[in-house]
Formats: sequence, C-alpha cells, structure tokens
Amino acid sequence: MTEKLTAVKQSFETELAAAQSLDELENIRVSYLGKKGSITELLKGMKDLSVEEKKDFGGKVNVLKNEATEQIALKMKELKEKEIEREIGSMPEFDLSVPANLSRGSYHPITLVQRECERIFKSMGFNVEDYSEVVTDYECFEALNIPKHHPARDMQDTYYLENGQLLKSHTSAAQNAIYKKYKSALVNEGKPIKAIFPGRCFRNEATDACHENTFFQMEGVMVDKDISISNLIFFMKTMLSEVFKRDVKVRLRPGFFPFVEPGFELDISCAICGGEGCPSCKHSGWLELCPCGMIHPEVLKSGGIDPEEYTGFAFGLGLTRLAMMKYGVKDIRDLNSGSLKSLSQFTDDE
Ligand code: FA5
Repeated sequence: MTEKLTAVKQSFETELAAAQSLDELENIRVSYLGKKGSITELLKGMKDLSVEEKKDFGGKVNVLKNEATEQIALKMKELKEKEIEREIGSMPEFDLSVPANLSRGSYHPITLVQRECERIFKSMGFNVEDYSEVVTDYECFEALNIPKHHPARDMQDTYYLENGQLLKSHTSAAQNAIYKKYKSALVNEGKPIKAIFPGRCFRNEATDACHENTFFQMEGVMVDKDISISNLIFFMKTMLSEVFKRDVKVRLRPGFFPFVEPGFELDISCAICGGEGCPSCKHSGWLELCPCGMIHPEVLKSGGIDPEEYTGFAFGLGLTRLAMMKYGVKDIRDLNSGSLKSLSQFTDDE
C-alpha cells in the first residue's frame, strides 16, 4: 500500500507541474481527488487493513490529500494570474490622449416634449411625480372603478408578472397613490391637489403607425372645491398652445372611461397630413391625444377624498403621440427604433 501511495504522490506532482491551463488542472483534481480519484481510491482500499495499519496508512493518505488540495489551489492562483497577463498582453494598445471624434448626442424627442410639458405645468403650480412601472391590479384597475371582469379591462391588456403584479397600462395607475399622498394637505391646509406624473406604459396590442406596445403618457390631476370642466379645458388649451407655439385645431367629444364622469376624448388635428387623412391618423384627419374628464366619485373615495366636498379633473396625455405631432414623426415605431440617424435630427432647444 505504501508503494502505491508513493506512486500516486509522484504521478500527481508530475502531472501538476505539467498543467498549463485551468481545464487541465480541473482534470487532475477530478482524477486524484474526485469520487473515483486515485487518492480517494487509496482511502477506500483501507478497509482490508488492520486497525494499526489503518491508523498509520490513513494518516499518510490524509496528509497527501491535504497537500494535493493545497497544491491545486496554489496552481489555480498561478494559472489565473498567467491567464490575466495573457489577456492584457493580447489587448490592442489605446492612446488615451487622442481626442474623441464623436458628435454631440441629443435628447430623445419624447424626453424633449416631456420636459416641455413639465415646464408648462410646473409654471401653473403642478407638482411633477414619478411612479413605478410595475403596479398592482388594485392601482391599475380596481382603485379606478374598474372591477375584475369589467369589459373596460379589454381595452388595456398588459403584461403580468408571476406574482400578480403588472406593467402599468396607463399612468392613471398612479392616481390612487397621489390622492393618498396629498389628501391631508388638501383637507387640513386647503391646498389643492395639482400633480402631473409622466411615465412609460405597456400594452399587449398590435402595433401600427400610431400604436406601440411601449409608449409614454403623462397623467395630470387637479382636485379642490368647485373644480369644473372649465378648469379642465383651460389647462388643456394652455398646455397645447405652449407646446406647439401656434394655434392647433382640437376637438372634444364624449368618451367613456370608468374613472371619469363625464369623460371626453380630446383629439388633435393630424399635424402630419394637416387633417387630410394619412396612416399616422388612421386616415381620419384626427389623432386621439388626451382623454380627460371629471374624476369619478368612487375614484376620489378610493383615494380617501370625500366626493361630496371635493371635485377634480384628470387627463391622460399621450406623450409619444404628442412627440409625433410636434416633430412630424410619421410612424410611432420610429421613436423606439433606436436609429440614431432619425433620432438625432431633433435638438434640445434648452
Ligand atoms: C387612458 O389610458 C386613460 N388612462 C386616459 C385618461 C386619464 C382618461 C385620465 C381620463 C382621465 P387611452 O387608452 O385612450 O386612455 O390612452 C390615452 C392616450 O395614450 C391616447 O389618447 C393615446 O394618445 C395614448 N395611447 C394609448 N394607447 C397607445 C399606444 N398603444 N401607443 C401609443 N400611444 C397610445
């Protein structure tokens, strides 16, 4: 047995010294220390020895096993260091002092219109809020007067996570949290709730020139005593004339959303075809831009606000479509294409 041990030790040391790569080293480890490795086999073979022999031989094999483990670890460190040196040696040389030959980047058109809208609403006393892209079913639907199995859910199919949460299908999903955040200032200090909350929305739907599965909206709400449709129309008009810096033709028509009553669709005359009809506006000459309405009493109640005392309006501006109209982008899909050639033509006018 002792000769066998000496032979195993010698062959281990020879093979280890010859190993040139981490793969080779791993093979050596398995062939000596693995389940069927030579050192492991030496331990297994002790079963036929006397108690005394077992003590003596077992001790020697364990010493060999510990030495082998240690030597493998050292060799691994050495080989890893060599590998890093090899990689560094094969890298091309960089001259960090050469000036970069890059043109200036530009903001994405959606960022530009979002900032513009934020500036306009801030100047009118609105707070800008940020909200999560992953929300609960309660936030996205239930708190907005859209119970489970309500047909209105069909219009906003979205992407669900395994834990039951979902990617928000509209920025209205933040309304409940906003009411809860500001209700005590409203009730105790008489401060109206005035907030906008832009964000990315997701819908599981077919794409075309004016529909994307990922797009941006900007929600706005105002709640106080005696808020009426006139306030809503004033803010919508101000926002559009500031964004376009010229008169734009808009139309207001009735629209159904379970979280507003009454509800409206605010359409904008298509800036791509001048109202003649084209694929960008589905040949109607108008583009749905900003549904809005008076907040439904049930929605105020879910947010902890007494609808007998307070009223408010809400709107859900299609930011991506606004960017299309402002910058004359014919196909909404171009905005998500990542094509620098088309995106870099829009400049930041800040
Ligand atoms: C809503 O999402 C409501 N939450 C809006 C709302 C808020 C109504 C507050 C009343 C009060 P709608 O699904 O129509 O409504 O979407 C609102 C706007 O988002 C549309 O007018 C459009 O401009 C934009 N939009 C909707 N779906 C898409 C899409 N697939 N691609 C690009 N823009 C879209």
